[in-house]
Amino acid sequence: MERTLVLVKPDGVQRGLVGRILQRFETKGLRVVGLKLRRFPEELIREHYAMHAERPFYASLVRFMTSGPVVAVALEGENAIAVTRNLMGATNGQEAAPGTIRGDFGMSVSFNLVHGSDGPESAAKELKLFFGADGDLVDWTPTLESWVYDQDDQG
Ligand code: DAT
Ligand code: MG
Repeated sequence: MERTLVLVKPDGVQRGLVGRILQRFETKGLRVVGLKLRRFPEELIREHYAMHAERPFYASLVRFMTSGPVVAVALEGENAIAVTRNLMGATNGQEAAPGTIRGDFGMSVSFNLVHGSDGPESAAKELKLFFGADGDLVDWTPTLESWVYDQDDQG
């Protein structure tokens, strides 16, 4: 089992898409183990996107991400990081495949609705940033788990 961080960005919240976006992950079989809506502090957002600090879009990205409420979601599942990224689609909504969140709901590269951690190290760092301080992730096992994962699956 792996955990990853998803953010529903301010455009997703403002457009009333939080429920539909969360539903994509839930119905896929990923388990929500953390959930919070906040207007996150600029310092936290700067740290979250620190790897992009030198990029020309960094300032506007930070402005956008602090412009309104964001929903932070911690998801758990087998290969949760890659599965989540695949459900999100390519960064630019105009290029994202139909059926993905960005492909179905967006037309922009910056207003692209969702963030998802891109690897185990960023997932650990980002989960700590958004949930670590409160220690508020929840360990639980859905009762339908045995119908999501087949214990006889090979590798
Ligand atoms: P992703 O969110 O798909 O992991 P990324 O890590 O390359 O994409 O970039 C982080 C965010 O920065 C992205 O979700 C939207 C914004 N961004 C990326 N490229 C951009 C560009 N060329 N112009 C404006 N914003 C951009
Ligand atoms: Mg990224």
